[in-house]
Amino acid sequence: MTHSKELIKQVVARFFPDGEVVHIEQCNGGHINQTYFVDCRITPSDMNRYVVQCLNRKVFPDLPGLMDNVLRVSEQMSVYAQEHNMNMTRSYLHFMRTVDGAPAIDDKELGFWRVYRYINNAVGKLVAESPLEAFKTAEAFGLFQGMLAGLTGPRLVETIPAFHDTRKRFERLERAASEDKLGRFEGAKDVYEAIMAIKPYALALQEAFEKGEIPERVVHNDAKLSNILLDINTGNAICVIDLDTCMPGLAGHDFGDMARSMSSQTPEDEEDLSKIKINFEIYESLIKGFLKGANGVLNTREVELLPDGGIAMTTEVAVRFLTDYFEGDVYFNIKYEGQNLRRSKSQLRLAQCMIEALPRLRKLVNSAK
Ligand code: GN1
Ligand code: MG
Repeated sequence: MTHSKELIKQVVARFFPDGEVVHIEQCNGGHINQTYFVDCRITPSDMNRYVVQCLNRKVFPDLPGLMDNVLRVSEQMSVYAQEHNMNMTRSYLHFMRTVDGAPAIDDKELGFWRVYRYINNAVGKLVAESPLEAFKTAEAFGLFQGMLAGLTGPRLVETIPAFHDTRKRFERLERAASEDKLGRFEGAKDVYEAIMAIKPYALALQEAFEKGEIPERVVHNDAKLSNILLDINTGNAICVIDLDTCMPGLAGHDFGDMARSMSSQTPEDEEDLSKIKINFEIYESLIKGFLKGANGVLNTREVELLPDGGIAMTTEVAVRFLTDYFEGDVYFNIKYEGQNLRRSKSQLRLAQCMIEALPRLRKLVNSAK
């Protein structure tokens, strides 16, 4: 466990002073924050499971701003859920307050921690099993976009400035490659060159935004399959999670991350590149599900550019993994040496598959419109 049980108990006590922590386990998902599942007895007859998270200060410079976004978005989801007779305990995250009424602990020694209720009988998956699963997930992310179109008040805080500025991501990769602090460049030169070769395709979405063809929206920005909870009994998508990067962005970023995480049924760090292939039935379901969920919110150009979103997000993450590999694995959590390089290679391969398949993907979009 990254944090000691004692420390986690101290954190929980700030939220539930009378609670008794009965069980703690670490959640292995997520590349950035540290997450624990904690069973806590609040009263003798009331035992609940909570998700207790330590947020990464290095990655998120403005954590109070981040929590403001998360609470505003969750509030908007709760209003929508109520208006549409959705399940009020399972369709959005319920954040707990500390004894002082704060949404998180912000402590120099303990760190920045928040707690929300665990949703029972739900699962986040790493690989899409079927076109139907892809459809339901995409519909939920499309709906999320529709829900947030009604968000009022000031622009959300940019929790990570220039998060999906693909051009800047390339610039940082070039810098990391030329600095080559750890002498890793020679061993990854072929990957670097192949990534640089597809840059024009990866920039198409951003260029359309710069030309004013597509609008800024409030989007999730990390719309991968594992960030949707699916009901273990029905397989239905029940709740969008991980709202930390929910901020202004492009619809194509969300569709793109779904295409990245679902169109090939392989893990993000697949070693055998020959296994990485686009499942066109799944891809088609993603388009149909996303358009159904978004329910007319997207303009014609945003719809046309959905496949470009897939290429942008897949290439961008390949760029980010390789940058982190050159910089010494300081951003993404890794489970083994070389994981960031392997992730980068597999995401690059997937982006290349999408580029090869672009005419066919455009046809799928045209016939789904
Ligand atoms: C990170 O921590 P996690 O797994 O939710 C990253 C995303 C990447 C993703 C790749 C804040 O998300 O941008 O697409 O890994 N989040 C941040 O799996 O950088
Ligand atoms: Mg995330």
